[in-house]
Amino acid sequence: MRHFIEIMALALLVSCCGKAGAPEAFGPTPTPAQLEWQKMEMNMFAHFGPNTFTGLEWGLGTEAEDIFNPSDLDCAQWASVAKAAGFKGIIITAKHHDGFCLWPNPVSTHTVAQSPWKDGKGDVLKELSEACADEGIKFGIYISPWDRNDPHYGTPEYNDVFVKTLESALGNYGEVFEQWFDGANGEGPNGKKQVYDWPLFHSTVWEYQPDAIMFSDVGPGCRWVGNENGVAGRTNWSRLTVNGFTPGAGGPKGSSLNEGDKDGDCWVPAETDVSIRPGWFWRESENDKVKSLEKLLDIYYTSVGRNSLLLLNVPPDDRGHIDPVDSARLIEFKAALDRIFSTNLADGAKIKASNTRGRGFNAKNLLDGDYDSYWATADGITTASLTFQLKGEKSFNRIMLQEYIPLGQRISSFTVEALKDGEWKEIASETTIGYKRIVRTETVTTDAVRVNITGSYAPPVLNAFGLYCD
Ligand code: FUL
Repeated sequence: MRHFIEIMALALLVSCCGKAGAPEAFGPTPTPAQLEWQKMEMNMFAHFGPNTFTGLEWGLGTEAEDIFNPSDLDCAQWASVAKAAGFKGIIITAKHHDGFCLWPNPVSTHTVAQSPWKDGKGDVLKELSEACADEGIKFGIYISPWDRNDPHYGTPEYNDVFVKTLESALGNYGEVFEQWFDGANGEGPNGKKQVYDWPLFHSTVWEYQPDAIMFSDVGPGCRWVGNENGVAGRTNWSRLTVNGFTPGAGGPKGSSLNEGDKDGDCWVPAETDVSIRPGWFWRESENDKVKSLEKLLDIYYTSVGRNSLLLLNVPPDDRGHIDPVDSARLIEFKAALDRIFSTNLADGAKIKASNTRGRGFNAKNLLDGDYDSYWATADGITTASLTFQLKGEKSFNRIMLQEYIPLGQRISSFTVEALKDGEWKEIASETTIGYKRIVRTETVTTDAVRVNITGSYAPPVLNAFGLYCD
């Protein structure tokens, strides 16, 4: 008995002073596939098809198949440009609204097989999926449910044709990391609109690609950010209320798409799709309108820097190459990001937290580069401060914070202060953080920085902090 009491006393001692348990998850959380997707941060969109040859943005669906004839398709070049620019995957418009399929889709007569390209034996999805695999980047597929060519469009049969289309695109080219469903829903060749069978489309995607992230206005994998300008909300929750909404015209209101819903019941993070050119498709006349480096950096901060993934469209030209104007800009973009983010000026700082959950959740985890180690407060503590005593005086103008989203998104407001002449001066006051938040400030020179979590739905959980200078 005495032995038993001693063991119980020892157990009690260990539970009081030992490692505290991890915080409970708050609200909906990402699936493992959504978490991996979020960590990709930047992907490339490739709009390519008949419009590349006609100069239209929305093909009519009546274009002759022989219009599609790239003189030198080089998907290896797309993949190597994407990789060099820091993109982790490429999403190709396998079928845009004009209905033309970039692969020999057996349920369509409007495909590469009917075109003169490679005598009808070519397959862009095959070439691109292989090129992505060779470069070690991921392959994704955009398919427009709206189809201006298919004679079944506007009748219930079209849903079956569309399922077969999905099956052939998703079942033959290896792993597909994202299935992009365009929300545009216009009229088909018979002047009718289609009533889409979304549950059937979703179950088809899951059957063939269980880990694919499905994009639409309501997910289920990720959501449209509500504009095509590259701007996610300054407040941006990865939660969304999806009940009662459908992709496209039946989608949630613009502010929900842009900012998420703080009380949303599903994890549907934002994806920001924007083109490097004025249009989605390549046009020679727009070669001098490729976005500037400054604009691309701006977009980076308003997408990746606001808890969103960036899907940057870089449309290949009519030879089937990424235009040198675009690739040169992308390389400048990557070099600028590397220059800005290669040195974390907070490295080596001594951190004092106003509250720490216990062993294993120390604030030093914020600087260890390990995604899965984090600082957290004790249960019931939802406001806290972290003071970073920097290794000497530093000048910075970018502040980066990351919440550990496997436990949900919690923080609703925070401020950052810098110590100036012995006084704390506020340099930023913001709302959400999420997977990643980068705040741009004036250049600040100081040897101490304080982060104040002023609002959180549950004990805050942060896994990374950085100070950078551009
Ligand atoms: C929109 C489409 O209508 C555009 O053509 C483009 O594909 C863009 C990404 O999505 O809904």
